[in-house]
Amino acid sequence: MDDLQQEILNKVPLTADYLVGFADMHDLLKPHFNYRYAVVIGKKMESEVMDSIESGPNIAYYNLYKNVNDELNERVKNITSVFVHRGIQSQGIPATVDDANLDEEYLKTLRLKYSHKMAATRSGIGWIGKTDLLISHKYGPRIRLASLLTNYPFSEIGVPIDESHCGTCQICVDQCPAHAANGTLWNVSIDRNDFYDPFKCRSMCRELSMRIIQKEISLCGICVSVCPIGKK
Ligand code: B12
Repeated sequence: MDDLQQEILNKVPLTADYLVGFADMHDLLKPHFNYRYAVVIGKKMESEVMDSIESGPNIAYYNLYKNVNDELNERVKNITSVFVHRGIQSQGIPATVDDANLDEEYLKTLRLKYSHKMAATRSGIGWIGKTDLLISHKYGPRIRLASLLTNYPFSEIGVPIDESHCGTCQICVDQCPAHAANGTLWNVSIDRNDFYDPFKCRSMCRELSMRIIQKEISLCGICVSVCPIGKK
């Protein structure tokens, strides 16, 4: 591991349930980003809160979601400052985008130009599950993600994961209140929309958030909560 990688790790308290991956994205970020490498950070979501949302979002989950986003965005800022200090170009990608900054194209496709989950599979942190979540080896889907892009060639890069490790497990598919997934196992050549319907998922997330916590937001988390990987 080179000393820039070590300095990045020093900015992220790994003891406090963080994961860090280094990914070679090759041409995957083109044409929107002129970068080749991604640093992806995962922050584990508190177990007690995640266990409490098996049947829908609650205020504790809403607060945790906001706090973890803020924490991740702060870490990305700290890591960006390491690059600035060394005169190396980089671009931070926050955990989430405010609804006000989402455009027409997004509402038609529910796709952003950058996927944290793709960087996470490229870094070897995990694979994509049957309801399109990133399933980390260590904490299952109970993590939120943020990233930083650069052309700095890190000396140690993660080994990409190209296939699902979910096997015959169907729990998230069966428990999804939107019936958004059809049970197909993911691999890198399958498009998201062929195994999971983001529109069904989003409309159920919004309905549950409005009904249970009276917030106009796309929160649900049932698929995250029920996954056996990452549960204590
Ligand atoms: C748009 C969006 C949504 C939409 C659409 C969701 C979707 N799955 O696409 C809606 C509003 C429905 C939604 C809902 C939720 N979301 Co959301 N969402 C996003 C957002 C902002 C962009 C995702 C996007 O553009 N997807 C486009 C598709 C094409 O990419 P993808 O699904 O990310 O991943 C595909 C590719 O990357 C591909 N892939 C992976 N590796 C590789 C490698 C190669 C070589 C190739 C070719 C492809 C490939 O595999 C995936 C499937 O095709 C991300 C943040 C971000 N910028 O990444 C959060 C994010 C995906 N959401 C997240 C979460 C937690 C949720 C919710 C649980 C809500 C909640 N907090 O309660 C639900 C659950 C949804 C679910 N089961 O997937 C987390 C996921 C964490 C995790 N462990 O997986 C993210 C990463 C936010 C974060 N900062 O952590 N979300």
